Amino acid sequence: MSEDDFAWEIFFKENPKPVHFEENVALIHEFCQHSAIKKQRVALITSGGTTVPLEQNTVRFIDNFSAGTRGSASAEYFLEAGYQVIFLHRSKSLEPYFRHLSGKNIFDMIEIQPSSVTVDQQHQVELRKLAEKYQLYKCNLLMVSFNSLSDYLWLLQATAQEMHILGPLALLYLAAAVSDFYIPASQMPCHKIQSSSGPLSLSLPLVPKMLAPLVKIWAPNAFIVSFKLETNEKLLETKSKESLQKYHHHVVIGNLLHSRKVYVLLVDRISIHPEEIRLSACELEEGIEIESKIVENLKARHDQYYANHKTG
Ligand code: 9Z3
Repeated sequence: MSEDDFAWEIFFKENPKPVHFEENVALIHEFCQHSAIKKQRVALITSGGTTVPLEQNTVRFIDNFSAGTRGSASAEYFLEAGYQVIFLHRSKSLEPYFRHLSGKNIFDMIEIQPSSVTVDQQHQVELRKLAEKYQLYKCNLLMVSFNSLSDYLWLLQATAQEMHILGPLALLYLAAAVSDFYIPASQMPCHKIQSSSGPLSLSLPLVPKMLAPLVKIWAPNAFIVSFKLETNEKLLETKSKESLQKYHHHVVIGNLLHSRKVYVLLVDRISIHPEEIRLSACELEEGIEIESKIVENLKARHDQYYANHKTG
């Protein structure tokens, strides 16, 4: 055993739990228990970027890029595929169903009548469709939010542990953009860093690799999918394969920052060559989202995994 094997435990000892942690865990507990009794599949979807605060009273922070599109779109497709969904997302990033209204002004969609407010003709169809889907699936969706890296990791650990009861019915889809670097709570100044002290030099320790305890200890029977984000095309396949070899989970989905909406590759333990999902220009024009194909692909893999678990 190396020192690294315990680094994650030290992280949780040194960094305090987020606010409302117990209340959130109670909700997650109830959601998982209920699903386990009914033998329903549950997908944990993580979404959005984590912040790394520079001060305890946070004025400044470092952020990881993610709008939350991947996670929120995937959540909708998992719900439609029959999953219960725990949506662990960065506060104020895109959310399932509401994402379609992002950038639109709700006040421009309504008409004020003498005694009521209605949706204008132009937006009737779109809003009705969205509202119907939301009403249909909202009971199957549990939303939990985070801001900082530390909040995210506390909630990830707790959710994975609560999902233990689901065994192979659980699927983890780790799309959140998680910082590799952080400032431990003990090294973070309490108050705003003053510019009068001169230029700021930062040295950020590495975040312990949480995929290791996640796969081995917290959710050992779950079907686990992680994402690998790169900007250099040449590194994508090797980095995705390395991640799978290191953590022994089930699928790594590699994507490049600039083509992530049209192209991903899926690396698993069995196939020598990764599977690719690519949207054609026609599909893009039709409004097809790559997440619909990713979720369809993963659902089939999860079906197989579940069937193998039952027989094996
Ligand atoms: C991803 O790669 C996601 O697909 C994106 C989605 C963040 C690119 P958007 O929300 O973007 O649609 O705007 N997520 C994983 C990022 C990550 O932090 N992965 C770690 C890494 O690459 C490994 S777990 O090292």
